[in-house]
Amino acid sequence: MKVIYSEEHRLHFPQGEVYGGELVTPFERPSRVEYVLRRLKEVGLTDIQPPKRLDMKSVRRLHDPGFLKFLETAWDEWKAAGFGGEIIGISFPARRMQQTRPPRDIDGKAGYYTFAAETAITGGTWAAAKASCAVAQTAQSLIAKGDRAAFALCRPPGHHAATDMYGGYCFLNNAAVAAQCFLDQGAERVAVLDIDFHHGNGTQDIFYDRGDVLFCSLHGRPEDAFPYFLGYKDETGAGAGEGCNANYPLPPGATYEAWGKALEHACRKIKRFGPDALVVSLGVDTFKEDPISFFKLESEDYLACGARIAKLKLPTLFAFEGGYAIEAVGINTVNVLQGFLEA
Ligand code: Q9C
Ligand code: ZN
Repeated sequence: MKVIYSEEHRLHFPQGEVYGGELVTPFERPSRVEYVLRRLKEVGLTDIQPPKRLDMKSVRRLHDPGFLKFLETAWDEWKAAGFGGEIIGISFPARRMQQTRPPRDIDGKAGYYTFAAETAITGGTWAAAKASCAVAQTAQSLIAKGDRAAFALCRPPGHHAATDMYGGYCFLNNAAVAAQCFLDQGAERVAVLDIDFHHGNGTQDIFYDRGDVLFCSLHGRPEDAFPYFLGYKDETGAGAGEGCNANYPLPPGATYEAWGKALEHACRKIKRFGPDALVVSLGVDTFKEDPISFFKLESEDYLACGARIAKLKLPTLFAFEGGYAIEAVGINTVNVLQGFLEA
């Protein structure tokens, strides 16, 4: 399995994340990727290539033009406004407020285009987000050319990024863009399986009314877990997409016993959907030691997870998402790949 990786992820390293009313060093930090790279090398997954140039066409198909413009220009506007820190949205269009009129003011715009305040934008964020998306696109093109699987070592992650909102450490939806690329190149149907601890609200939002993408997500139930306002079981898709969205919200403390059952259910649904390709949003914040999550998966469980995904016998793109128990992130992530390869 080839690995696509860009060093440009380092351009995105905010100093602060709003957490518990404090600014802390972000959980989503560059060293996460170093642990994954180290583990890949340890197990001999050493065919690591840089991405090709980002193709903005598929990005524009899924993301709003005003949102993309915002990401591109936000830092310059922030500096021009005289602010000294990083960009953190703090005023949001909440209930019964105008949700379709982006303000001109940069502070207002930052709130308009995000859904959560923990995620800061810095001078390098846009370049890193684009490189991360290019990583996913390049992995997709390997599979389109016949590889059975590929690993897109994306950073920053993508599954929380919606059509016109960033947040949850995500800016561009790498997995969704990869899925769209398969469709643009002739696939009839694509499935996205999201096994990150958090609900993939962005991916769900992007494909909610479409019948050509099945989205399945296993995650901490919204009553207790970020992103809180999406990810319920009764969100099953709309219009042509009715039945093409499947959420598996799970309670605190869930082990592989419950989690694996949900995975089994999702995999059967994916099989019935009959997709031409599978995109896996691969987060390992389901690990028992993750500092911001509440599932209790063990490192060996990721081998079983990879093996179950392999049984689908689909061309499979793994896109890296979350996972914050940094020392274990490498082992757990690569265990999914190894479980897949050894199945
Ligand atoms: N107390 C990803 O894993 N912070 N994003 C939640 C809840 C945001 C996670 C804090 C977590 C975002 C890609
Ligand atoms: Zn996550």
